[in-house]
Amino acid sequence: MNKDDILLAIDHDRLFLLLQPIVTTLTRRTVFHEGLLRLRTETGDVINAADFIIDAERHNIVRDVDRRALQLAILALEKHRGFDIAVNISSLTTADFSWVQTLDELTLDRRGVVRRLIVEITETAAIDDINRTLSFIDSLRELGARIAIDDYGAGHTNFTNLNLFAPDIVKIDSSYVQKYREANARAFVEALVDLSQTLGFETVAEGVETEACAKAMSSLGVTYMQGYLFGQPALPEQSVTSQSSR
Ligand code: G
Ligand code: MN
Repeated sequence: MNKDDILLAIDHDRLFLLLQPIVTTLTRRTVFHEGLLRLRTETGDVINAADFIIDAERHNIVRDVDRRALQLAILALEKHRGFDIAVNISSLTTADFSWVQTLDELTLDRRGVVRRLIVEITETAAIDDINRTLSFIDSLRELGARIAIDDYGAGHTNFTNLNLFAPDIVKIDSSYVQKYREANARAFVEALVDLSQTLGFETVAEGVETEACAKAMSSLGVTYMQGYLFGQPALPEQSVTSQSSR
């Protein structure tokens, strides 16, 4: 996608968030949602974040995209008071303190909103420059936001770094979750859950698609689950309705 198409989409309000529920393992009640960014093209096609973030990074405008995603998340948090939202940021944004400043500015008179915001940082981005990530995390915490390490296990998994980041939540990469039948993958999840419990982090199993997988995650002691079994990414209005009709 070219630079102007992305910038125009931001200006013309064609970026939007879909929300996917994250449920507790014990009761399967929705506790928060992950906001997944989409771009609607001029001709009405919908493009996933994964398919235009790469271009945004290449054109050096990922800041603009991530700032817009943050605005959208805050708008959704204000409109739908019943739930918390996790927002994703690109690896480049973990070096962008103006993103934190934007959060600060957008929520000056309503700090309660920030306490309902979770910022998802991928493990790969987080270990790129550890000290930088640590100060980024610190400044988010100061404002009251929570931190999740995303796709844990997909990158250069390192328990020492995890301990340093001390996130509120660790999201276990779907590649491990979906291989729950294999002893090796189960052992990884088990070790991670064990460590997380000791260190006081909550865990999310990503990509749970079947009841058998959900049961396995439950018996391994994972705190929360996310995946098609519990809900597809959907417009906020639909997420709210499906939640209240439960
Ligand atoms: O990197 P991150 O974990 O933020 O990516 C989330 C992506 O995973 C989204 O694009 C979302 O649509 C997708 N996703 C969510 N639930 C499932 C699932 O149960 N199975 C699969 N294959 N993908 C999922
Ligand atoms: Mn994520």
